[in-house]
Amino acid sequence: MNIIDLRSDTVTHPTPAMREAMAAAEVGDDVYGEDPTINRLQKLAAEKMGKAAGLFVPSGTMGNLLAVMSHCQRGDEVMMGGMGHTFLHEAGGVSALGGVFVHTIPNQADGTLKLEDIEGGIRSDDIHEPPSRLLVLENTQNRCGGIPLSREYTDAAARLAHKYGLKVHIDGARIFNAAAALKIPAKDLVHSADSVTFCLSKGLCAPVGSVLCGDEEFIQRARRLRKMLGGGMRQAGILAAAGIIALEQMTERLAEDHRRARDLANGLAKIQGVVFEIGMPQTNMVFPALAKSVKESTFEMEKALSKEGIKVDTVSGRLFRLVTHYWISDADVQKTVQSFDHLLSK
Ligand code: TLP
Repeated sequence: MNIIDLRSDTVTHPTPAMREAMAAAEVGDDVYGEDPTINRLQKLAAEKMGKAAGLFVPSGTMGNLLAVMSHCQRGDEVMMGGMGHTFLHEAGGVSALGGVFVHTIPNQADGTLKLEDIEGGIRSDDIHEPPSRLLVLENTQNRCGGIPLSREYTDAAARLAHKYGLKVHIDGARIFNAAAALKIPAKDLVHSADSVTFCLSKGLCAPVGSVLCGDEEFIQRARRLRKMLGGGMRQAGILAAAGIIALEQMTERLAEDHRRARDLANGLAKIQGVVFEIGMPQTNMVFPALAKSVKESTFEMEKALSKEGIKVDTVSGRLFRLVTHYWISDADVQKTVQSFDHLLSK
């Protein structure tokens, strides 16, 4: 059976061009800084982000952790959205490993953090309080619907943070999706931030890896911390080779995934029992909810759908997340809509 895996874009397999590049990759020991393919990827990534330097890391989670640990000392405070991935889904690493205190700000329906809330949350010099050191924004904002944050918003938030001496990090796991949706270069969405992590292994299809970008001094600190965390890799040029293909060949086509996400949402919206409480998709994430009239939970439907070869993500008993990506075709979108229709009209 052909499996339609909509749980995430993290499930993407490498493309044939990636496998070829991986097999042919020139490699060296990256802890000595001698892997030519990793060096090429880091240079290319930094250029794409408009930053001075890049560091290849095994995951988005490690990229964000290194950013927080490189910007902050133990006892400092980082501000981030309460719906942010770094708060919700990174195992509390910034506190457990970095000793950094997390201050959450509510995400608005459009994914942003209100500037007043950020300003109101910044600590004073009072010795009872942890020093506010860093603001983390997420683009696209996953749990708010995969919404892209505009350049104008990011610039305004960064201006505010910088005015109070805070650094700004962007969790840009899907920054190229944001760039495709807003039709502007990714570097314009991160130019006012001090650092950014973006992922090669989500919609861009590389099997492993993310790149953390920032200025030279920041990346040097992150490189040392990466070693401390056990993330110093050796002949990982095999992986970086796929990352280069991701950057060179896969960013331009993301608009296609967004179009399929819209088609999927439009198809599902016509089905009685499906509602879109958190809005229609703007990128590759679709968040259909079950109306109150529906007796089944998403968990029951997830089981029934998997029998038909369709894998979905359940956020709660009423809310699904479906993510389109390179390996999801128009026919897969149609079959998914039909299966939802069939199950809900029983
Ligand atoms: N997100 C995954 C899950 O962890 C939820 C997904 O399926 O969406 N930042 C953002 C915004 C992310 O969505 C993710 C992964 C990460 C960071 C972490 O990346 P990895 O999985 O490479 O550590």
